[in-house]
Amino acid sequence: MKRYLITSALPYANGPLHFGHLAGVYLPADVFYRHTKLMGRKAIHICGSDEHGVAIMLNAQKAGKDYKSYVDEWHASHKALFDKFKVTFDFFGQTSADYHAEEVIPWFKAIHEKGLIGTKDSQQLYCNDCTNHLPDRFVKGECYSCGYEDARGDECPNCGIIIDPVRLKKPVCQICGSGNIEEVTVTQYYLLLSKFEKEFKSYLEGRKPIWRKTVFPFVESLIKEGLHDRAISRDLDWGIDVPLEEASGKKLYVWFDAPIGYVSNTKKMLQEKGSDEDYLKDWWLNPDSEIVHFIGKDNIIFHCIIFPCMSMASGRALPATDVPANQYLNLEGKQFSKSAGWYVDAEEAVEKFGPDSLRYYLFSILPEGSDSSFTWEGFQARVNGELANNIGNLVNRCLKFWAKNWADGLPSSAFQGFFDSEAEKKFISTIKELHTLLDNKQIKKGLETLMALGQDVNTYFSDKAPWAEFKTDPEAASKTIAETGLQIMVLGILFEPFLPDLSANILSLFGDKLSEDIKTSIYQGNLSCLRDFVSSGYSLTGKPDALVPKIEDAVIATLKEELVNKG
Ligand code: B3M
Ligand code: ZN
Repeated sequence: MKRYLITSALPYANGPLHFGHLAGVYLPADVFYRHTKLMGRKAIHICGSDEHGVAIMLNAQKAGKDYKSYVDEWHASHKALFDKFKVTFDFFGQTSADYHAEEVIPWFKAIHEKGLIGTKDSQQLYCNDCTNHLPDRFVKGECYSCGYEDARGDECPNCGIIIDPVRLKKPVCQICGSGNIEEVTVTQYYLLLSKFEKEFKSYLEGRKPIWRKTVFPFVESLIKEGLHDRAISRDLDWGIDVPLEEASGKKLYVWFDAPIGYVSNTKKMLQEKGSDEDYLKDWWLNPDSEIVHFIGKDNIIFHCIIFPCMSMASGRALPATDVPANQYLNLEGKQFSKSAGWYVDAEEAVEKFGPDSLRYYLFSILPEGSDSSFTWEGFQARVNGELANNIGNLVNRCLKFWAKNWADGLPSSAFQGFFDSEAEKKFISTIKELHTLLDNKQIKKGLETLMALGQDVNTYFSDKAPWAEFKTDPEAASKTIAETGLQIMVLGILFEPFLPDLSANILSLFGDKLSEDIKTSIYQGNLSCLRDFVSSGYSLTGKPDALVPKIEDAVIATLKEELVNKG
């Protein structure tokens, strides 16, 4: 039987996560994971912090902290944020942990033994004052292409070119601020991807029918001129040692060790759970495994080219089945930027509004096919106009009426009209559609489909007008309420992957009789089990209460103002 190895990009332990990260990676992954589990399939969701690299070193130094305590703090903070947004992982590990390094070493060795890692000399900058090598962001200077003065050693934020640091004009050391910099020749280790082209291309060909239209052609364009060898070592003092005697003092480049984190974290998870499964044989090398990497588009090259090559070359993992990379989410039309103040604190927001409304809005603007934009007004409009109106109100109106007038329950006969009705047929076909969409990781459309179904239930309910029926024909009203109530319960179940809290709140009104088994059965589209469920009548166990609070204009005005003042 197929099993699902779902991964979410390991966030850098180097600063707060914003809505762009959540919408781009973690929320869609969470929906896919919850959906897969509800379908009764075996699945794990693996993530963790990415804790190496120059950007982290620089910021830790700026903060006056040692590297390990710096990354530990961000690790804890990210973990807490994911909890608040109800993003669930089976494991959330750390790449600075020993167990991770233990897994990286055999990857390096296996690839090295195959002759796919070699050394090359290259020119690098060296600071004579603080005696550090200056790779990547350790150096800044004037861009040799556009003249921008604050270009970094890895790329120019102004014109976007990949920078060769030795060509920067007026280079400045980012560790000590000195301009006393010289060019030296250093030997680095390279992943010899140019030797792996044939294998990679035949793998890629097989991905064509599966990968998104925004992903596959992009990857093809990246390799038009062939695969290039890539440096995978650095002269730094934070990272995993290159596991060769002659390489003493050299660390592995962060992007070599980070994706292996998916594998090391799987191993650690199984260990901690006391499972007797083998992380390689049963998961990463299991031909029945669907390996799905949720990432943002800036990580495509690593997940669609480099890591699959590393996996195949090392023989320690199968290459990815699918990489549903998302585009960017902006903030009111401009890129999120903490340093520029163009930024919303995700933690503050989730504390203020709870996970349901934020998740709802973010799913409704998910940047699946193209970039999209978070706006506070859009948030308010969607939550009030759609979630509160269509779902919150419906549940309130129907179930309050039920609790008030039939506190001892509704008889079985009241529910029977639902079975074999048009409404039931519509539910069954929509559930199928929802499964197909979510299986294909089309999360935004999945939610739209579900909301349209909610709209149908609303129309049915309003057309029947049970409050009017009740005055003239209480039995007819009891049927309307029972049938609508049943549909609300099914909606509540279908909402679980998207809005787990709202789903739980709705379902709590239906009491303990609604077992996990019945829930999954209904999720899977088996509505006939409802016949049994209502066979001796049914009573509610509570009254709904402010399921989806409306967002006031004044709150939004304040948030907008705060944003403008910061930015
Ligand atoms: N930390 C990049 C990022 O957060 C990186 C992902 C690693 S996944 C192996 O954008
Ligand atoms: Zn220096």
